[in-house]
Formats: sequence, C-alpha cells, structure tokens
Amino acid sequence: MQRVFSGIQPTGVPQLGNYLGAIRNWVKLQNDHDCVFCLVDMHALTIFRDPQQLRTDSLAQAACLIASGIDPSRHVLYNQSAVSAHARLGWIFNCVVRLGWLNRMTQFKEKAGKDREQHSAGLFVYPALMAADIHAFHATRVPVGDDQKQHLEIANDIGAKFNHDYGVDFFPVIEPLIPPAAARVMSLRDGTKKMSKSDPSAQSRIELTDTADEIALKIRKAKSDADALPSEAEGLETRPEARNLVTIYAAMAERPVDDVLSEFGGQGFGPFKSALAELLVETLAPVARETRRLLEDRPHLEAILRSGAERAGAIADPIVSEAERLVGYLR
Ligand code: AQP
Repeated sequence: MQRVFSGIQPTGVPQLGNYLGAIRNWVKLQNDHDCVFCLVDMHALTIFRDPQQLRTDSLAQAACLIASGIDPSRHVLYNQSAVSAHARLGWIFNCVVRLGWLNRMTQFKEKAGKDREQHSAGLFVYPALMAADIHAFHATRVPVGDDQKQHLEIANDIGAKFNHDYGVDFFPVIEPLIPPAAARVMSLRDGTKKMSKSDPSAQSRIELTDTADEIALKIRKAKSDADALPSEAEGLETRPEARNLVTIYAAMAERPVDDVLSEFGGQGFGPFKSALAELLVETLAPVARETRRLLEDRPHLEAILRSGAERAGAIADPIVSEAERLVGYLR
C-alpha cells in the first residue's frame, strides 16, 4: 500500500474549507492507503501563537479529525513536534533548498505581504520543513489543495537535489493527490477571499464545532446578491458570493454544480440558503457533537496522540537516521 502523508495546522478549529478541501478526502483515503495524519504544530509556530492557545487548538484539531472519521487505531495521528525526525530532516533540507526557490513561493508572498522583513525565518523556510514532513516517511502520495501544489513541487525538487548531491536514490518522487471535487471554499463575508480558520471574523466561516443553530445563522447571514440563482454555472462567473454558496452545496452533496443549479436556478437565495443550511447541519452537526464529547476526555486524546507519535517515530527515525548518515554526520 502506498503511504500518504497529510498535515493540518492547529491554528484554530477546522473550518468547512479544511473539511471539504482536505479532511473528507483523508477519511476516504484510509480505505486503500497507509496514512500518516499530522497536526503540524511546528508550522503553526511560524506566526506567533499564544502557547495555551496552541495546546487547545491542537487538541481541538485532533478531536475534529477523529470525529470526522479519521481512525487513529488503523492509521497514525500525532503532533509534529513530538517526533524529532521532522526537525532533524528539516535542518538538512534547509541546507539543500536554494534561496532562489524559496523566493518564488507565492504563499510566503501572500502571507508576508509588504511587511516581509518583519516575518519569522521559519515562515520563509516553511516549504523545506514541509518537504521534510513528507520525505521523513518516504511518503509517495500527498493530498493537496490547489494552494499547496507549489509546495509539493519544491518538496520534489529538494528530494531530487539531495539524491543528486549525495549520489543516491533515497527520496522517492511524491505524487500530489488532488481530490476529484477539489472545492475551494471562500469566506462567507467575501467571495474572493479563501475561508480560513484564522480570519478575524468568525462569521466568515463554518467551524466544525458549530451547533446546528450557529450553522443556520451563518448561512442565513452569508453575503449573497439580489439576483435569482442562474440555471447554468456560466451565470455564476461574475458573482463570487453566489458561486461560493453553490460550490459549497455541490461539494457537500457531491453533485455537479450544473445539477444543483437545475434544481435551484430561477429561485432567490431564501429557499436555497435554507436547503444549504439543512445539508450542512445533517453532516456537520454530528461531527460537532462527537468533537465536544471527545474534548471532555483530554487525557484520552493526549494518549491517542502520544501513541501516534511513537508509531510515527518508529517509521520516520530510521529513514532520517539514514539521511543523517548519508550527509556525513558522525555517529
Ligand atoms: N478554504 C479552503 N478551501 C479548500 N481547502 C482548504 N484548505 C484550507 N482552507 C481551504 C485545505 O485544508 C488543508 C489543511 O489546511 P491548513 O490548516 O494546513 O492550512 P491553511 O490552508 O492555511 O488553512 P487555513 O484554515 O486557511 O489556516 P490558517 O488560517 O491558519 O492559514 C490544506 O490541504 C488546505 O488546502
């Protein structure tokens, strides 16, 4: 079975975009892959986090993943900082990656904005650590959204340069797994901005711990426009908020957009939003309930992550030790 590595940052409660763009697909991958699910708390640190908040978010993240269907008894679920292989290989890769490659990363440019000099070096070298996350497990498949494709390309470039520099064939090629309906979910307040767990406005996103009432209210208040829904996808091109709501409906129902529009085209947003809220509540309210239940037993969650870290270390340590031998570290 091919090994899949998936990471998510514990930077808040997972939101609908994380669910539709990543988590739901991860749950399916468990059936025919050997999966490693990692809460990437070292990546979360690239932008300052309150320490207590980071701990709280890490546990909430673990609970949400398990409640969504990630099975920590069959696959590996742990937090990145608990396995030293990430940092060890991350450093080697910092020395392999070229500054020119990092300078081209669009996500750094987006996150740093004009204030580049004020950001951490960690944010800049994030792609080298991400490459280490994957290569430390010799993972060959990584589910990624559109926004992460560039990071996967650099992970392959780093692996290939390591192999070339040390004259080995050690790190395999990583293949991106783009989910079939790779929905990009946008903010409920601005259809041109990606839905994000760290957006200052909680109204901009559906969180996986929201109650049925909260979901319904957020959808009712979601920005839309005054026109009726079109009957074909083309009619959504210049209407970002309408397009976002229809995309969410189609992704949740696993139906093509045109199919959704053939049902709702010509109607106003009132009935459509009610149907959308109902669809979201049906799937997400049980996830939220289970997440809350899991969070009541913190020692149990911590034990799951500790056991995951031991299993992750058992896979990654020998691989990273071999990389360390190859670069010439004295042992
Ligand atoms: N809006 C989105 N639509 C589709 N997919 C999304 N993902 C995130 N937002 C959307 C996918 O979720 C996976 C895990 O994301 P992450 O937490 O590691 O990083 P992120 O993309 O930075 O997510 P956020 O919510 O926007 O976090 P913050 O606010 O901390 O930056 C990834 O596969 C991502 O594609």
